[in-house]
Amino acid sequence: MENAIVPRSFRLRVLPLLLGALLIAPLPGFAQDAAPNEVRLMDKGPDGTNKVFVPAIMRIEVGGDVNFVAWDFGHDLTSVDGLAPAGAAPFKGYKNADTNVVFEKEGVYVVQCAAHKEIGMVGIVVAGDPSVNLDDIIANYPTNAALSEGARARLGVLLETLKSE
Ligand SMILES: [Cu+2]
Repeated sequence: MENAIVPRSFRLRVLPLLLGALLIAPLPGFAQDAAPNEVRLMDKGPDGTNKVFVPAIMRIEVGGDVNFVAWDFGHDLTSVDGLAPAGAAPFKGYKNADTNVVFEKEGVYVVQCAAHKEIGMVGIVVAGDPSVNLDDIIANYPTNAALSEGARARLGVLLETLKSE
């Protein structure tokens, strides 16, 4: 009986709209979750730390890629010479630009934001097994000329985290 009061043509037009709304509705919430390989360059991290890569330690498979997202204004991306697996190619992103980097060699890579070098905006990417070069990086980062005091302090904490796993 209830079908009789809704003209067929009306139902045909409205139903697809309703279905469309249901499909689209969950997307805004979903889009806020970071992709599994996304590192955000942020002014303030979830724990309140200023100028950070989030997450500070990103784990991927060997040969996998990381999307470094220019989340806030004024950040850039650069690899740190000497703090990467042997034979790994250096890389560099533009300021305020998203940068996708493929990590071909297995091991630990240190990245930093040159604009916030002094405060120590550093991050780590682990491709596969970190033990390949973790001890090497722990031995060498304190004297690495590309790192500031602040960067060494923050990197020390991150490396300790990796080492204790
Ligand atoms: Cu920065």
